[in-house]
Amino acid sequence: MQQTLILLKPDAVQRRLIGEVTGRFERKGLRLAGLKFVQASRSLAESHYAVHKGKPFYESLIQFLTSGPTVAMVWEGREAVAVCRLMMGATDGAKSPPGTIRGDFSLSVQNNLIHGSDSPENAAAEIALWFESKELVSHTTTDSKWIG
Ligand code: D4T
Repeated sequence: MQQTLILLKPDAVQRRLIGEVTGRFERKGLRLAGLKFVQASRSLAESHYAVHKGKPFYESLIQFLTSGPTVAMVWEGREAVAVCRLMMGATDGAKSPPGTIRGDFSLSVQNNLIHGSDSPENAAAEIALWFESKELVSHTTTDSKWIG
């Protein structure tokens, strides 16, 4: 079963959108495999956004991700990486279609509420960065036979 890392970034927490966003993933049929409330350290934020090091927005991005607590989650299901990216919408909330998380709740590029892994390979690396393997819970749900 494919897994993906989802972060509800500090703006989502401050704006009390944890339940709204988490509910969407639940209702889609994805299954929660890990969940924690984390104050990201600078070192964790730098590792997470290492690919952006050197870009003009990098320092501001690190400041943002460390500015308050983040909800880190692992969701799993069929095509979980692509499904979550579709549900999130485009990076820029202002250009993200209504019905997506960013399209419904964000007008910003940086304050775009949510991170989702962009490939299964990156998902595996990001999950290992945010979670210890013992923090992930393998289980099935009683409705699994009704969900693809
Ligand atoms: P993440 O990685 O957070 O899921 O977002 P995206 O996959 O949608 O977007 P990204 O990797 O291109 O950018 C990562 C992160 O940086 C912020 N950002 C991006 C920013 O503050 N200014 C910018 O110009 C860009 C391109 C937003 C998301």
